[in-house]
Amino acid sequence: MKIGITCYPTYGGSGVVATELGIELAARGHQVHFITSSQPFRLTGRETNIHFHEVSASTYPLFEYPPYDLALATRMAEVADFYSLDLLHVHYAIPHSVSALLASQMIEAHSIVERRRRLPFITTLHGTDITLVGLDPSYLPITRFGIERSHGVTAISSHLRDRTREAFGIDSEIEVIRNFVNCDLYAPRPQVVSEMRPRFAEPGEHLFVHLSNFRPVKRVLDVVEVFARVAKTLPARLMLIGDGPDRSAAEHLALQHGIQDRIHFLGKQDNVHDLLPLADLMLMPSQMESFGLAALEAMACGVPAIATRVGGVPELIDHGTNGMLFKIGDVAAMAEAAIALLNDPVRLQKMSQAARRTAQENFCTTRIIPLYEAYYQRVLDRNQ
Ligand code: GMT
Repeated sequence: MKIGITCYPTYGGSGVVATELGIELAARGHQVHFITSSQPFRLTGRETNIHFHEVSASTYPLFEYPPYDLALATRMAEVADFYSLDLLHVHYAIPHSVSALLASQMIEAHSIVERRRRLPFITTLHGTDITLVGLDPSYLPITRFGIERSHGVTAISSHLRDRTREAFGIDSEIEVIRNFVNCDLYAPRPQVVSEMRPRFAEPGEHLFVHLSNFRPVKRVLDVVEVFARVAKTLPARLMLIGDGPDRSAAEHLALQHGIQDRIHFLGKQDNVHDLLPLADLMLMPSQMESFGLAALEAMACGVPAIATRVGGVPELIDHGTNGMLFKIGDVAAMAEAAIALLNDPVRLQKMSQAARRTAQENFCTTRIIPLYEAYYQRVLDRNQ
């Protein structure tokens, strides 16, 4: 198939999923075209079967805001026409589904190559496009419209499907295709651990990791609070991977607790698969996660997560088996659980193995990518 993929190419989870999906589809012989504002950060530009088409919204003194959505729709239609794309797959409803709708209508009306051809598009819902931004009254009607007019809609968890139905009153089909991880790349890697862990923790110290875009929804301050409590009791260090609005506040809180020298602020990192396996535990105390891709990536590396019981996280983490779930903001309970686990290496080891097993059995690319391929085919068949 020839597939056009659009996503936010920077550091959000939806961009990661879209890019990894494109890479996996290309490896299976599909022709993948990324139509995005910049090259998605996990692409090297050297992958076979992958093309990148940059969208640039030109400015004009009259425009207070450059009309990116229109530039995107135009580029989608151009690429679809030039390369005879079979379908578009957009990640994150706002504004991508609406741009895709326009592109699809443009192709139907004015395809240069072939008169009146169909260009179906699929929208994958990721989370804040539904639970936060999409609920803003200035976006809700157009988000609903973009979703309703999509030829196919997928959600990354059952929770997100149900929330979409409730919040937008949508009763058409929403296919649940959960997030996935490459279990060969994201794996416990003893060699890497023995080489790299000493950079982040002394022998005998425990190592925590948190990975996010440091937006308020991630509650990075809770990460610091949990870690501060643990560090009072046990020798421990924390790797904070990522960057975003709450980074300064996290640094300030670390200073207040006097634990700044125990925390590695690593900023944005490309090769998180080299860093995650180094840790003993992940902290993901989010206010909301429609899925929790960061926890899945850690679990595939054999690192269980201490997380919150929100959104789609319980579809991934089974409390006490492959990780632990707590109420939002209950930093004392999270710290207590982390200390108990670290003091019980046999239990921690069992949990680590269960975490890896969950990733392998339910969320590996080998299992999930064929679901996307089958869904594409279904959408194509009913839109010939
Ligand atoms: O919040 C983020 O990390 C970014 C956001 C996005 O859409 O880029 O993430 C959402 O999509 C991820 C990938 O599908 C999910 O794993 C996250 O749970 C989800 N975030 C929220 O629902 C807050």
